Amino acid sequence: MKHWDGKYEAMRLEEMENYQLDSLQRTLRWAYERVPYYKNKFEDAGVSPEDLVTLQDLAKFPFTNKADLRDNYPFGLCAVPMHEVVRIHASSGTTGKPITGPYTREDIDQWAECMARNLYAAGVRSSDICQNAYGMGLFTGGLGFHQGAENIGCAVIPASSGMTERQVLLMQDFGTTVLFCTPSYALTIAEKAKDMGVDLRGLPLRVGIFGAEVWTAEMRESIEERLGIRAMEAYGLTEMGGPGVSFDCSEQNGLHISEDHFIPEIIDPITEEVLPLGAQGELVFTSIRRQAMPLIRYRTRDITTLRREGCPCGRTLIKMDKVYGRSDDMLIISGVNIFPSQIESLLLDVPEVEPQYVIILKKKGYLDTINIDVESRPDVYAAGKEKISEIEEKLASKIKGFIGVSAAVRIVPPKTITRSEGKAKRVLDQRGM
Ligand code: DLL
Repeated sequence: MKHWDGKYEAMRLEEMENYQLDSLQRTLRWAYERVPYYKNKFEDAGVSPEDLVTLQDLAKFPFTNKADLRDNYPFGLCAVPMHEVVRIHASSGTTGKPITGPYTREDIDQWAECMARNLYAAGVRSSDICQNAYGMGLFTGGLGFHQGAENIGCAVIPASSGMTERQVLLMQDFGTTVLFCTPSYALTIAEKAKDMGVDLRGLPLRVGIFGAEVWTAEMRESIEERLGIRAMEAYGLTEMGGPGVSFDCSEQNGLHISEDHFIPEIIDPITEEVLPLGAQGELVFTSIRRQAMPLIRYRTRDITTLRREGCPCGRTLIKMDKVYGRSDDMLIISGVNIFPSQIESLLLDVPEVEPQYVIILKKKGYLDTINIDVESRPDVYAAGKEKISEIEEKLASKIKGFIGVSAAVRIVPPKTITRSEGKAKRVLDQRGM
């Protein structure tokens, strides 16, 4: 079997578009008839579900954004009565109320199928032993991966995140072959294993499936090297049901979107205009299969590019690039727009430092300044002050050269930056302090 779902994953474009059109029309009617918010919103915009005749007509419909979800918290956008809801997830969010994610039984089944596609594309098979170190709970990562792996028939270890020493012991004792967690937690596990004198590269572990936070290609390489595995990717968000929205294949060149479930668009985040394939902008999704909380043109705030191209893996599903950053995380320093991922790429390119860093924003008078703390390798740190200053200067000039801003880079002692067990917090904004 080449793909988990031979029908949809390798559908001809024309067939896929017909399928999408039909499902989209159904979803628009479903939302309009069942959710007063959508009825009002469509009416305000002067559109009704009948106005969607071609897929391009989607552009006539209004966007949904995070504020709409917050204003309708917790279940204002729910399109089914509570007795049809079988589960509710939520994302913590950094500020304010969480985003809720209700599911019908069918939503859960569809989600598990999308996750099975994701895992299968990463090379997971029924003989695998999967250690699931995503947080198990309200967060969609834990149960999403769990169900996907069970659908394939794997042996799943619902380890959840944290208790890192135990993660290493489980890997040794149970013979884990596949790890699920955030990229930053994979680093934490690798470091703990090293401290325990365990060589992960010598264990049966062979694949990891990482997501839930922005991570660069350089970070992927670093993880592959430290754990002795292939690092594959999962992308998704609570608003679309969780992980399983897009995933990479053995090519590791862009993430295939399950576009029979989620129609993607890229827009200019300022003008809201739809951009052509290949242009970078904000990713927008319309879910076309979800029942409990379908979202129309949901603005994810994630910045990426869409590409439609033949893939040697045989999947015809449209691809998105690795997420470059979130529009909320974009830093504007001395008029220059910077994404933390640009800084990560540069730092990880320098062999003397560890992939552990934090970007601290401060205010000096009216000016915003950027400070970067990065850990050096223990041997480098032991080499003394002169060596440390040399690396600090090298990094600062690299950042100035490639990004165009002056950053104060500080090499900090090994193991002084807080380790992540889930989504890493890599930007500290102290400008208001
Ligand atoms: O993070 C769902 C998930 C769980 C995805 C496990 C992958 C693996 P939320 O907590 O709602 O849901 O956060 C969604 O996380 O809008 C992106 O900004 C970011 N994100 C998720 N996956 C990736 C990824 C889950 N592969 C938000 N690369 C999204 C970059 C990602 N960012």
